[in-house]
Amino acid sequence: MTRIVTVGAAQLGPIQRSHSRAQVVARLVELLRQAHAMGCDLVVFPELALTTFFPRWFMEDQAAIDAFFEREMPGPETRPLFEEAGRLGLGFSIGYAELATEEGRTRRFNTSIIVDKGGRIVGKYRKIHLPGHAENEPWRAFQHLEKRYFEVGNLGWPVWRAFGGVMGMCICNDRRWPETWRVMGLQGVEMVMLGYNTPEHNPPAPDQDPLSDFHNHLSMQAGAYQNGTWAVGVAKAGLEEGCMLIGGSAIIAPSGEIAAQAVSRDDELIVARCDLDRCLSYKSTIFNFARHRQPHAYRMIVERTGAEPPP
Ligand code: CDT
Repeated sequence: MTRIVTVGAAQLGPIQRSHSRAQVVARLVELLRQAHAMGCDLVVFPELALTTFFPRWFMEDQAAIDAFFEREMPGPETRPLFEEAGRLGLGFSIGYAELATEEGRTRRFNTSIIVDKGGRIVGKYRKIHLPGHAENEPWRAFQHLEKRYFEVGNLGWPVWRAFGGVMGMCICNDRRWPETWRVMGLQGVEMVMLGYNTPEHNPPAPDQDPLSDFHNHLSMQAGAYQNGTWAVGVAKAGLEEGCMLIGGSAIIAPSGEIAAQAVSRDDELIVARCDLDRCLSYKSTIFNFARHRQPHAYRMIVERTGAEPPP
């Protein structure tokens, strides 16, 4: 039995603040239809795919902030997406701002889910590496207030058996951290789905701006190769509320090679036929973890957070 998952990476162009959920969902549905025509099993949408990337603004009015969050999934505005995917027999993964009531209080997370071909949510992940800052920093051309609007995810990096393989998720900044990939690699992950909103300009480190696309692919290709997994990285791209977001959505093989890559900064579907058994060559040889890993030498990774150079 072959284990082919035909996956579509559904890059989105910009979503402006004035765009309604209904307008955005109509764009997602159009991408689903294209994916169906291309024979996809599964479609991956970006991080926070239902609204503009609101952490670029400092806001104090909680009602205005909560307008960017989903209280239920699917809710009235997102149900058409689930219905169309179900009708087409497509699974999907999508990121959104989640407002949950847990432990007797309101909690907010930067979340993504996996939905199977039957419209059931089979996996949920809450972003762990929240970049940026928590306080107003008006000197920036735009802000990155994820640390203000979201809690650190509390679900770890689980993986799920779905689509005939072992599936995992991470979100945007997570892709830059090898720990993210290795935790899923240690659970045998075969496909990591991830969405991102990455500004081309990073106000605290403008020297890195010309390398934004390089660092995006470097991180995802390394994560895929070093764990022998497919990776599907999907951008929200283009000029959004005056802030340019990189594109470069890519489907990456367990070899680390890019199998498909977006060429625009607009809504664009790219597709690859992913043979999950191609993971085995890497997982059973150079990255045979059981044979080659030396966890006793890695203790510092979990015991220390910040770097401590010698005196
Ligand atoms: N959305 C997200 O996580 N973006 C970050 C921007 C980093 S600069 C603060 C990223 O890692 O792409």
